[in-house]
Amino acid sequence: MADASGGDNLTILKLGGSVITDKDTPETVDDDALAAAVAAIAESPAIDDGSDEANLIIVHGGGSFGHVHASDHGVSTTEGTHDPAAVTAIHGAMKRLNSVVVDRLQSAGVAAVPVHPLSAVARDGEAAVSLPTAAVGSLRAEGFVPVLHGDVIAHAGQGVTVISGDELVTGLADRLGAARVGLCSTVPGVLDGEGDVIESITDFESVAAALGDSESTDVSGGMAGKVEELLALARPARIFGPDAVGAFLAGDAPGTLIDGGSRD
Ligand code: IP8
Repeated sequence: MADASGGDNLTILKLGGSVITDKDTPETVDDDALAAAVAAIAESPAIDDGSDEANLIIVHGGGSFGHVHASDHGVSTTEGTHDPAAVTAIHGAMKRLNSVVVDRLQSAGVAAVPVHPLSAVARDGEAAVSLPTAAVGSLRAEGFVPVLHGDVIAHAGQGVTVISGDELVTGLADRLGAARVGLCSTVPGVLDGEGDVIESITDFESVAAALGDSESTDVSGGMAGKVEELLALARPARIFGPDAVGAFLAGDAPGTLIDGGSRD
């Protein structure tokens, strides 16, 4: 079964940090997993659809790069810091991971370019995110595939806090009107208490008990955080496993559908 498309052909794909890094060994890329994801992206119709505009935006998470440094400095999506050394440690690690992802995509023929949220995104005193989209939109229009990443961003009254890749995905999807939104996780979807993939989730309460804590260092809330974030999105999204990146980009509907039902 294929997902229905919106007016725009834009797909936003998040590669989970736990997928593309060895999340338990600091600053270590999972080469095989990243290579598989890059190959699936490079071969997908989202890359080669005949249009001059790029119809794909990629966001990746922190894995053993950002989360380890964020945790060392006590920084999360809600706990901030004013320590500039913490900012450069966390942001620097994310830039190193981003440059590996961008390099591998370019080597596979994808017109990937880096976009670093610290330079443009901020939270106000109520933690609402301001996410300008001019650069990302113009890069797409010029045929580039923007590759963003979870990061630290200015947060009024708190210094900097972490912005997760999931928040960037939903922020971009809302503002740019993405037709399809997919989060590639280490598991084949959101799992119920028996370990089976839940087909669809429309409210948080019905799955809260099944969503445990992340086993590795994760300052952004693990699977529960992802589900909550996607339920608030004004369009349906999917969470699926690493083997399903190609299927998702080809228009299939793998994993778990998250649809909170809120619409523009
Ligand atoms: O892995 C977090 O992004 P996520 C990024 O998408 C940092 O939650 C800096 C920890």
